[in-house]
Amino acid sequence: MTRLYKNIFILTGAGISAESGLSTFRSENGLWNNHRVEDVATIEAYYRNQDFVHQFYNDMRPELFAAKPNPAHLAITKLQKEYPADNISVVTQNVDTLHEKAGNNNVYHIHGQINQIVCMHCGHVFETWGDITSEDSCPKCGTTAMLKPNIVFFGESLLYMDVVDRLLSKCDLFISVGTSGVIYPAAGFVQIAKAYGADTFEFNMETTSNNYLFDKHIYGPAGTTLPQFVDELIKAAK
Ligand code: BV8
Repeated sequence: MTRLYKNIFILTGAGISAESGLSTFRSENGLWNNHRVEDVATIEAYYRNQDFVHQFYNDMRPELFAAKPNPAHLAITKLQKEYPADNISVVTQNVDTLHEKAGNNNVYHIHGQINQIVCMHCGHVFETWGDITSEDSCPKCGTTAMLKPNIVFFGESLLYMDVVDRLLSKCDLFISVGTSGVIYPAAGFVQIAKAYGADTFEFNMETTSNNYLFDKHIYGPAGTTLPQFVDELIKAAK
């Protein structure tokens, strides 16, 4: 790691929040195992039974509100503070706010955020950690039964893709932390970064669906492996 990196792209998934006590999606007791994904994370499900989908996310909010960042999130804050790059950005698939709680900057939630609600009528986005039901109305346009968690469902386009495209085209270091590499287009970002000449590192507990696309794999809990990696990067830059 003697190369001095100027633009670092950090992609995170549910695994970076696992040591904060939050469920991942595809482990044996993951979120999807307890609910058919078709029942909760699709726009069809939302239109079919709005309050069932609201309840799934209402139930999730208190745990995510109380969750605390772990050493993996804090290592990113240290990297952003101490490493002499031009830009270090976090592109997260997670809907929790642990990156922000840890003090990370330049965080982009491409699959949305649990504490944001969007009005499907006027597009207004507002924040709440409370419950939402089909009886609630938009604080801006007043329309009822058109509020949806500002979370990207399957079949919906991702948020911030203009930013992601720009960051990928400039990055010289691509780090993936705690994602199974199953969900697209996020699982394809590493391939784009590689095409632009970036070094690619994958942090996970096990091999993943797209692990062949990474130059290096660092196995183990991210709360241990990422702080070690960040310290090595900072030391090599001195
Ligand atoms: C879109 C919202 C088009 C809900 C989510 C066929 C082929 C390719 C693609 C497709 C296809 N058919 C359909 C598609 C597209 C589809 C897709 O990818 N489907 C999959 C099933 C094949 N994608 C979409 O629909 C996307 N939209 O393509 O739109 C379009 C374009 C233009 C215009 C209109 C439409 C939308 C994708 C977003 C869907 N929403 N979530 C919610 O979050 O509640 S996806 C869901 O998966 C979450 O967001 C989650 O973040 C994401 C990825 O999961 P991971 O974060 O990776 O979590 P997972 O549990 O899987 O893995 C955790 C990892 O951590 C594991 O590897 C584990 O080993 C590791 N780990 C655990 N502990 C630790 C650890 N690592 C380190 N340390 C630890 N301690």
